[in-house]
Amino acid sequence: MNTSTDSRSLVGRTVAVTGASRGIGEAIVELLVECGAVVLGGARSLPARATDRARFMELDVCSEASVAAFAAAAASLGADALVNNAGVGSFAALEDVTVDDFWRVMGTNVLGTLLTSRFFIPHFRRRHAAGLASQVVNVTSDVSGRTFAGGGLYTASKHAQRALTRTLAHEGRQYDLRVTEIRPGMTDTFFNDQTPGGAERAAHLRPQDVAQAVVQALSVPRHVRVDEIVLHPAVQDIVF
Ligand code: NJP
Repeated sequence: MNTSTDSRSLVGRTVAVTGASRGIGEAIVELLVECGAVVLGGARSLPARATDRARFMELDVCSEASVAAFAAAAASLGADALVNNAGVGSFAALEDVTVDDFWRVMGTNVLGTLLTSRFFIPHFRRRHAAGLASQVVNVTSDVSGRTFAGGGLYTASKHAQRALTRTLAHEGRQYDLRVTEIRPGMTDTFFNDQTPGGAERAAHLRPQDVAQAVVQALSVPRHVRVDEIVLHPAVQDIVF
């Protein structure tokens, strides 16, 4: 794949990525490695394995014990960045939203982001004490700032994830942490039990497009903070 990222070297960087088993997370891992970074990827369906510059481990972002183990592994690798990408969707009119759906979506998208933040912050604080900066990139959604019929639960979770992202940006300034929110529109992945590659999704973003935005956020010099990147397929309605 020609990623045109030669000027965005991430050599010397170590990045932890959640939701790394498929879709956007898998593309993020591939591009980070291509740009020279060492990567630790986690997801529920990822058995432990390692390649040259990528290590994978099982991770459930809804479980404190699992996130603690992931954060410990990332710290032992000297991670300087965390990409919170794990997420799930569920779409139904409000009258049809079940309590199970509520906990699955809120648990993954909101509690998951809270837990990873919580367990990585001590590591970021230690890095700061050693004079080192850190970064967090949260893959939320373009709907972290809007709503639509049938998207109440998902958009609520993404609004909440945006609030956590922004709170971390405020708090992280004390320990030299820069936080970026990546807000993709429709992307051709396995999201919401879809199968990628269908003709009806040909105009959607590719997972690699979102990965490029992550690399962009991680590549800026230390004096630059990228607060937010919004990207849409060109065919998607303009909503501003
Ligand atoms: O979805 P998919 P995407 N603990 O289903 C993992 C956002 N987004 O790549 O655990 C740990 O292909 C799951 O792995 P596994 C979206 O909200 C997307 O599109 O093994 N990991 C898999 O690796 C999400 O935040 C679109 O099942 C967990 C990954 O998450 C992000 O993009 C539009 C987990 C999901 O891969 C990536 O989603 C938009 C857990 N508990 C925002 N639960 C879009 N695709 O259109 C799930 O606006 N995962």
